[in-house]
Amino acid sequence: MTDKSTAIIFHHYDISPFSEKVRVAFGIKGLDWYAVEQPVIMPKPELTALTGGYRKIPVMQIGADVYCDTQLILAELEQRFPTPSLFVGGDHALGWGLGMWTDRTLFQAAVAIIFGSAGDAVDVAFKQDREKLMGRPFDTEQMKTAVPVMKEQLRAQLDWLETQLTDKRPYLMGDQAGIADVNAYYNLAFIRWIAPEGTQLIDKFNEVTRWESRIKAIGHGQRTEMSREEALDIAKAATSTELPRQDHDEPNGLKPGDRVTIMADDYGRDPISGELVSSSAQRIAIKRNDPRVADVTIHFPRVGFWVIKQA
Ligand SMILES: N[C@@H](CCC(=O)N[C@@H](CS)C(=O)NCC(=O)O)C(=O)O
Repeated sequence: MTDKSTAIIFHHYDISPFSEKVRVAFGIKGLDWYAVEQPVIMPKPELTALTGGYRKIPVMQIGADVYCDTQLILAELEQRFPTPSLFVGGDHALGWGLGMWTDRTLFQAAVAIIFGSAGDAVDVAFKQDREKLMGRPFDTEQMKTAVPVMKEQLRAQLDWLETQLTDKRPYLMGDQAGIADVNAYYNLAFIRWIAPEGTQLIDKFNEVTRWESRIKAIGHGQRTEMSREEALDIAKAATSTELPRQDHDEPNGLKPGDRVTIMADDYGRDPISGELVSSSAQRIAIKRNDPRVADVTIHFPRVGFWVIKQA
């Protein structure tokens, strides 16, 4: 592989479903990337040194630029590597909206079935970690009770996919795989990795099953392992390429230089503070300094994240 200071460095773990969304996007675009293995539970000292406290997985790093959340990671990939596009079959932007379905409603059904059927086998440290992440008890008894209802929810959503594929199109939006496919696929992969009860449900949908095989065959691009320490050294030696940019239509008048705090609006709401570098309707970037990585710029999507100006 070429210059590591401009390469894709992907912080993930293998059984992370959201990471699978991006790994398939790497496959669609035929990209080379470095894989940095992060822990499944806190603490994640190397990750949070880079992100200023954001703990979720995955995170993409290119030099001293750090991209949080799969929505923004896909947007950055599309910008840097436009061909082949993730927007196929007449889709110019609705794939983003579709992510709100797959990452929330569909994901919640998958999670409920997975932990409702495997809950007793989950170790205590994981449960305690996820209680902190979600801000509520990790109640396996309650999850078990929810499984029948959630199976109905999952089946109804699988039926949407099956109906979309009934005309024998290879991918959800037509002849090429795109954002709709990566968004929907990772949830099914997650179920197959862990929950036999959910797998049986998916197997009833013939077109969906064939579509999953096609997505699997796309692969993940070219992956090379990298250590966490090396990734941090690369961030420290690099300089962010993000330029200050003011968004004159910003509803709250935010501008470069403002001190802001950013947090997810759903779970894992750890606040990340820094100095605003650039913002637009879809993205916001802040600058931070950490002794381990020096100056880094951290990028977030606007949808799904709150931005609060510090007094
Ligand atoms: N909205 C986020 C969701 C990411 C997410 O929830 N990731 C899971 C792993 S797949 C996570 O971070 N779980 C807690 C952890 O790994 O510490 C995204 O699209 O990236």
